[in-house]
Amino acid sequence: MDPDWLPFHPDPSIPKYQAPPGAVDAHCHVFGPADTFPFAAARKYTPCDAGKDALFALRDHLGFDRNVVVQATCHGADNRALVDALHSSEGRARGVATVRRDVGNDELDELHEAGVRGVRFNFVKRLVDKLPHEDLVAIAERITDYGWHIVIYFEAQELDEIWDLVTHLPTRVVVDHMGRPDVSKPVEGAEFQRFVELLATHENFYSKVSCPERLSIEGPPHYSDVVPFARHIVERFPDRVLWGTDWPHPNMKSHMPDDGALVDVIPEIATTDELQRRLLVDNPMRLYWPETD
Ligand code: 0GY
Repeated sequence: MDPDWLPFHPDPSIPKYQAPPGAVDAHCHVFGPADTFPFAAARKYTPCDAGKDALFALRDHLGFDRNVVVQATCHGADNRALVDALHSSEGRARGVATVRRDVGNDELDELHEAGVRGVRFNFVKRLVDKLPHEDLVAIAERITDYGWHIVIYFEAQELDEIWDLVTHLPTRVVVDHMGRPDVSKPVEGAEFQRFVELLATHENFYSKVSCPERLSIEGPPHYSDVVPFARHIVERFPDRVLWGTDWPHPNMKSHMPDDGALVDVIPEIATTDELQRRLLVDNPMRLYWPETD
């Protein structure tokens, strides 16, 4: 593991907030264990091991029912750790994979069978080498037959650069962590409102209102400076928001969050039972466990 790597919290608190039955942690990862599932040669960081058993224990500890495991860049397009976690989950985890444009149909079939329902396009330069846009378009075409969607990760200042590409994708599109706003700027300011416009003008777009720990300048435990951004999105687009822990919190440098405290932020951003049910149950179920499955 990298010398400055912060391992996940060893003893998170039990949240005061009780999630509704069927709640989904719609953004989390598994790392390794490296001796079984080695990290990719081209990775940009080397994390601690954070395997499926620890993830499922956290799910139960936090009072959640299901996980959506998102392929992390340290595993590249080798989805074996993800698939293994899905197979071990007794149907309680679904996945978002990373694939290359030349991925075989056999592999896509296998991923679907395991429970993958999306692919991730990562535009964050510190995490991945840039992929040509035509590769992403080709991947998007390959996965539409499976009914999958595309998860995109970018930072606020990159939105204009990728706007044309992502708004022409033929699937539902889920944006990680609200497009990573700079929370020192106002919610009503031009930068965040550009992201709001993306959602307002494209009904196929969803947003994860996750990662206060990554976006906050104020820090734990309340992450109050992030709350108005997330609440704005939840209230304006209640049927198109998802929430996740982001466990095991890759590349956190300022601090390692207490996952229980992160759960306690939920009622601040989704302030009614109805909003919480949509955020934690209805919306993720529509994307990851559709009735047509
Ligand atoms: C996240 C955020 C990060 C890392 C990854 O796949 C990844 O490596 O997503 C990050 O470093 O910001 O969503 O887990």
